[in-house]
Amino acid sequence: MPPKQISRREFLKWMGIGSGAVLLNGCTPNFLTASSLSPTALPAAGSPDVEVALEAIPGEVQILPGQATRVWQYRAEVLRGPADAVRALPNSYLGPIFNLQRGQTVRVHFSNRLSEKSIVHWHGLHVPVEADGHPRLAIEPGETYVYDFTVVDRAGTYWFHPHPHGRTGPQVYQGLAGLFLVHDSEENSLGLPSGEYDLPIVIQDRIFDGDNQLVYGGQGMMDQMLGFLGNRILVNGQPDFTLPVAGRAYRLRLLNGSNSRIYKLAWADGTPLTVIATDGGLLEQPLWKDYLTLAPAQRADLWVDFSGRELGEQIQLVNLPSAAPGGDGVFPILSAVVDRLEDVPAALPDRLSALNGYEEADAVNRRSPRVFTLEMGRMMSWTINGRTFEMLETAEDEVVRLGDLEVWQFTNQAGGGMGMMGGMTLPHPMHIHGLQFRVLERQIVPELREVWETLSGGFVDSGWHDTVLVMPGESVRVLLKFEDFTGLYMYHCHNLEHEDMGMMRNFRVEA
Ligand SMILES: [Cu+2]
Repeated sequence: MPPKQISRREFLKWMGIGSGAVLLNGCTPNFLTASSLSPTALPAAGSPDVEVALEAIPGEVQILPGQATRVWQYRAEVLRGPADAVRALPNSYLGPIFNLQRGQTVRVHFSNRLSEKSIVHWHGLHVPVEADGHPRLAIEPGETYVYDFTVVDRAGTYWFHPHPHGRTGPQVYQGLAGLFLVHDSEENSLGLPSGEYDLPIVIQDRIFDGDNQLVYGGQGMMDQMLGFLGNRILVNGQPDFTLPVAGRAYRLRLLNGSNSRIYKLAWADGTPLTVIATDGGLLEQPLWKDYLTLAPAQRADLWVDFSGRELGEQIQLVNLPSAAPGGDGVFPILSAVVDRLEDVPAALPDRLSALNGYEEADAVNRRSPRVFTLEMGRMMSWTINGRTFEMLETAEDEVVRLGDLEVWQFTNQAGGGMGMMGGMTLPHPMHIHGLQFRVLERQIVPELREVWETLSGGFVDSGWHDTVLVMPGESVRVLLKFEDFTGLYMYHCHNLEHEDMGMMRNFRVEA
């Protein structure tokens, strides 16, 4: 069964959630901060370890039988450094994949060969504001933007995608997304599956028309409210994705690269999923899940052992039904087929990483958190503390101090907002730029616990994250620290249609 597009019935179901709850008008004055913006950083002195030319261009690729599909693509070329610093995602228009070592310095020359503005955001990486891809930095067609940064993050599966205001959804949808893999010595010492046994799995949903062209909803009111939902699953840009595997252990790096679809992933035969990493790299120790909830922009690395399988055996990864929009029904994500047996012992380490959390966490968590309320506002737009995106603005409660450790609480207000759409509540995957955070705790209102429980068993809250799913009626507290860089960063919903509608705000780190 193919995944469902949103039905009117389902739309009304989500609209009805929490209706009758208290109306809340959280509008407060905003303060202009344009004068505090720093100019584009000059390239760092000296030669970087890795220098890459990256361009976004229109292209045509064979996705379905018959007519080729028009897409937008990133293409990269290594100008300096190891040749494998960038590689293509095999047989895919997505990608490329950056392959870097922690500590390396990087320069990327991004050239916009599209017909509209764009800019690249390095999702999950701790980089200076000039390298963060804020929409104010979007460049015109024909222009080039130079990024300079040092890879300071832990080994992990990061990614990159466009971030121009109002056009992120359509640009990602047309094919602009790639992976940014970081490696380090801690990870190397574990002997995890590597090379051809370490595979990216980018999951997206799409709609094709009769001429094999991509159809982006995202324009109609229902699409914007709910987010785009496709009726066809692509993995690494390919439909009906089949992965030939050897009978041995693999590392699968899952990225939910969909605009808005939330997945509830499980092996069809009921084998538990072995999760070894989240957005910000390895967990302290592996954990086992009956199913995994993966919201847009989230990553999870799976350790998969095919060694007990028979030659020719097919193992299917499926999406299970949940209360997420478009989430009713079971549908396949990919099939792994054992096409050769290898006598390689599968050794999964008990202990993966020293996580180095913040020791002060408990004390900080006892203080009042900085609260961000998510709700449908007036004018039928999704808001954060009653506000929508303004390019250069930060409000009083969006200014933080360099070096501070804080608790942020995202509260998904059930039934908040005003006007005819006032009763609508949806899940929001909240993303904070420029850092990784820890998830401290979750609270769900009793009347929405049943909805919550269709996905909550699949949350992986340990480890480091840059995106956290906040369900209707839920409050999630995260611990974050503002280190190294000052300036204007952003936090927003990573449902790309919500983001494009303005469910996005700046926060400013001040010295
Ligand atoms: Cu949202």
